[in-house]
Amino acid sequence: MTLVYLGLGSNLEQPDQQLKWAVQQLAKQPGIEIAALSSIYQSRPMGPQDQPNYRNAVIAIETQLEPLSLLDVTQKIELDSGRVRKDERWGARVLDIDILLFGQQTINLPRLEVPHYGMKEREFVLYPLAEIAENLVLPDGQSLTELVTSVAPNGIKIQGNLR
Ligand code: 5RY
Ligand code: CA
Ligand code: CA
Ligand code: CA
Repeated sequence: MTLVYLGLGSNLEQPDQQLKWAVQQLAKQPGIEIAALSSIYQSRPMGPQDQPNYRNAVIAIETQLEPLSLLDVTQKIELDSGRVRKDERWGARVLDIDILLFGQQTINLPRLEVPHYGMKEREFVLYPLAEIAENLVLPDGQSLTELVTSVAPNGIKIQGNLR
């Protein structure tokens, strides 16, 4: 079993409901158990600014799946949510599920980079992650506490919970 952290994000079609739905879909997968849920956070869009504010959360799961099998599962859930690819890079989306950390593994495959390439600079990942994984250390030895104190909150606030 591997402890995996997933980042959840949505800024379309009732974002809170999308995040809760994603947790339900993950919970019912064979080989996946929910281990921890952060609060739901409201955050300002990073990247393109001409889109609604986001809701973000981080969850921990225990899984027997291999990384690419887990990626297949999360991508299927994204598609089932009604997510559609738009022309604009980094535009608004119904549901985004990112594999942030997969145990202490470092993965560099065409389909999957772990730790997630952007997580160290993103308040909407680091703050919810710190809520459920206080003493976490990344595979490169950097502590989550170090990262959280180096990234400005940028207006992020707790908005609700995933239950
Ligand atoms: C930067 C560029 C692109 C950061 C930067 C992206 C989310 C990024 C988001 C999300 C919030 C995106 C990827 N510099 N903003 N922007 N939450 N995803 N708040 O989940 F994240 S697009
Ligand atoms: Ca399950
Ligand atoms: Ca993302
Ligand atoms: Ca993604």
